[in-house]
Amino acid sequence: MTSEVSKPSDFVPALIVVDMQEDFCPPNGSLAVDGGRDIAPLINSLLALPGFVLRVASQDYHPENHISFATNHPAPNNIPFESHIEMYNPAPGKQHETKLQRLWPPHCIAGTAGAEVIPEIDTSRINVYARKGMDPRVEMYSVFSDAFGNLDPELAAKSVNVDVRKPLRESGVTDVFVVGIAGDYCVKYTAIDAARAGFRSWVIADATKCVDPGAGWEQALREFEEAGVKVVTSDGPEVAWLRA
Ligand code: VGL
Ligand code: ZN
Repeated sequence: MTSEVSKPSDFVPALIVVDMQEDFCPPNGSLAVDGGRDIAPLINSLLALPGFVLRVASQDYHPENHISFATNHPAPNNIPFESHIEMYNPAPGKQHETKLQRLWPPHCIAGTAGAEVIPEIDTSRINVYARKGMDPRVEMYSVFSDAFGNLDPELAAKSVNVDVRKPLRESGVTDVFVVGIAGDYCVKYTAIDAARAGFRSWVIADATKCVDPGAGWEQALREFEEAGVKVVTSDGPEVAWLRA
């Protein structure tokens, strides 16, 4: 059975292009995601759609001493992709809160070539750049908040250079479409937080690539369902709403 989706009567869409950066792309990225560079043409065609009122690009942008880098932790529990460490909430009064943090190879270090948006992306279309993950004490996958969901502006300002809610609201955005890298990390958490922030949230599945395309994407699909994030494809009716 197919269910006909119809365009919402209030439909003011924005596109968030997540972390299309050198370090996440083959052949040279330190945290290269298979096929990462291959989705650039599709993302460019999405960026060119006339329907979007705002086009945002996020950049993972870490200091050298970032907590997620395996190299910043002692052996033996410092194996990139495998080890997990305990991470503490940096918010004053909440330091007892902890989360398990997966360790990564150093990547997207502020000011380095690895942190650059890949040249295949048509950045002339981007209205807002958001650099995130700048607080060394905490992971920030979502462009909207760190791993603990901290929203206090003073603390958030240490992690990210722009509160993306602000330009989205100023443009009257109702719907956020999310694409980029990685489907099971920064795309996932950005799309879920967009839904939590009150936007209809859509992930365009063929315009994302995952660190763990099997289990990671399966898990993401479950979390999308729970958060009310809808997963669509670029040839579907929802993306067609953006063509007019
Ligand atoms: C990301 C792992 C570490 C992402 C960022 O962009 O999905 N993944 N930092
Ligand atoms: Zn990162």
